Amino acid sequence: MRIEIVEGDITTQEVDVVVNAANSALLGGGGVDGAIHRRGGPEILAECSRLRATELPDGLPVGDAVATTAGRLPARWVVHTVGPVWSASEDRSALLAACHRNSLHVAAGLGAESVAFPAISTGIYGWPLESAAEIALAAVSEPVGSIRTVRFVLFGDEAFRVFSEARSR
Ligand code: AR6
Repeated sequence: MRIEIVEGDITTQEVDVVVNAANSALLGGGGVDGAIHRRGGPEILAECSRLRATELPDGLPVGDAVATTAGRLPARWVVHTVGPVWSASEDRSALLAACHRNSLHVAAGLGAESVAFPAISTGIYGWPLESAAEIALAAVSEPVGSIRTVRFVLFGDEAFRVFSEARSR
């Protein structure tokens, strides 16, 4: 798999799948989640609501991933995943890695070839960027099905620098 690291807004990416750093309720929020729903339009929320009414009555567990339409985004699908909230006293790295791997598996199940990730958990959920970059890059190092390209889309030059440095280590 080719790993790309770019600075930008994930909602403008022309890829098969955009990964959303959602919350368990799947009904929208701030940060990248808010941006995806705003730009993607109400079709995404409508599908999330249907999922909550059917197969996910208790919401999406942390570390899991589920797909919906991408609505009006240039992507074909949004894969929603729920990152762990950062904890200084408990190691939740396996859950952050699982978000990435499960998102890739859901994307591959759709036949996707390109997937864009934000820096999951590094905003409202407080995960330190250096650690998140290391975990995210390690989690996408193994090939998964049809996926050929994984693009990390970092918001701001600090996140871009940290991910770029983590990759060169
Ligand atoms: N494109 C790319 N990255 C972005 C964008 C964007 N348009 N907007 C923000 N980021 P966050 P979390 C970056 O807070 O920490 C929501 O309310 C941002 O700078 O979006 O996983 C959900 O509903 C940061 O580096 O996600 C959950 O409740 C990264 O995306 C909660 O926030 C992730 O920040 C999830 O928190």
